[in-house]
Amino acid sequence: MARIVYRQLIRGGFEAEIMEFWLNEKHTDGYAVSWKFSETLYTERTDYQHLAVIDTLEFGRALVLDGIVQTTEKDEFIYHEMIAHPAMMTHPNPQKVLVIGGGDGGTIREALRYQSVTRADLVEIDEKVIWACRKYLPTISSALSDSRVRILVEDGLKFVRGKENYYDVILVDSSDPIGPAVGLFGKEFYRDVYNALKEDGILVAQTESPVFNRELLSGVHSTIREIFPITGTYLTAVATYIGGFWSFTCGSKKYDPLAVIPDPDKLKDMNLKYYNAAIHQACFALPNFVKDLFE
Ligand code: AG3
Repeated sequence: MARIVYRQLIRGGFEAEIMEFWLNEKHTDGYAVSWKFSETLYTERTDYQHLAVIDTLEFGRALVLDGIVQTTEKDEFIYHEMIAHPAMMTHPNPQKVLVIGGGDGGTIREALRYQSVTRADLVEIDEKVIWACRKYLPTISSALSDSRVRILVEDGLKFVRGKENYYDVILVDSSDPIGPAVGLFGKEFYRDVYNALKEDGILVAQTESPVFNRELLSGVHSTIREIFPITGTYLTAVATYIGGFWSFTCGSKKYDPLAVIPDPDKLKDMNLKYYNAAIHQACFALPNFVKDLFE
């Protein structure tokens, strides 16, 4: 789906040469978004994907994988708070957390805000993503140095296979369902995640845009509903993702996120910029066009 076009427009003049750099982020055959950027901080074709960190005019530095913006300094907090806190607040005592994907470190940073967490494993297939984010996106990746973090450069699919009854919360922070991430949207994987969770564990997976990836979202929702006794899809709006809305799907073995009122004392110390108790309840309210996907 994605194709990378880094365009360089050169306007010649007698006194100065002005160069403009644009990333053309192509989403479908009929839809692309253009980002003006001032500098390419890093670029490499890794074993898994094309990786770049660019400095954009509107959103600060951005991590770009296979031509798709994954996260930006300016709005990363929305996605990272929303992938982590609904599950972390629903679980009364999350101690062992697993993040699959999420090599930029933003998701694990949010999970580590909970003092109950004693161990946070990050399983990322592409070590170059971790390396580049540590170097160029420190505000997102800094928590990777927390002593509770164990970084495993591995395929998340293989990592969860055979794990049993170990994690309290598993957060799947994958890229789009192309290339290395495809399997992270499949039934076998969610079954393995179910088994890797303790008897009261909770899964949250990022499940893409309900506008552009309708079939995917509806498929994942019904798969998770088959596997977990409690399922809930919730929405947020990420400024730099396509289609306005962004979805996450939760599968829970015991605790119902909707029955939970987040603890104000825990929230107070976290100084979050997006998530709060009202958002926790409200994010599960779905517009009809999204509800219809789950019928
Ligand atoms: N992971 C999900 C990004 C998906 C963006 N896709 C898109 N815009 N088509 C982001 C990683 C952040 N830790």
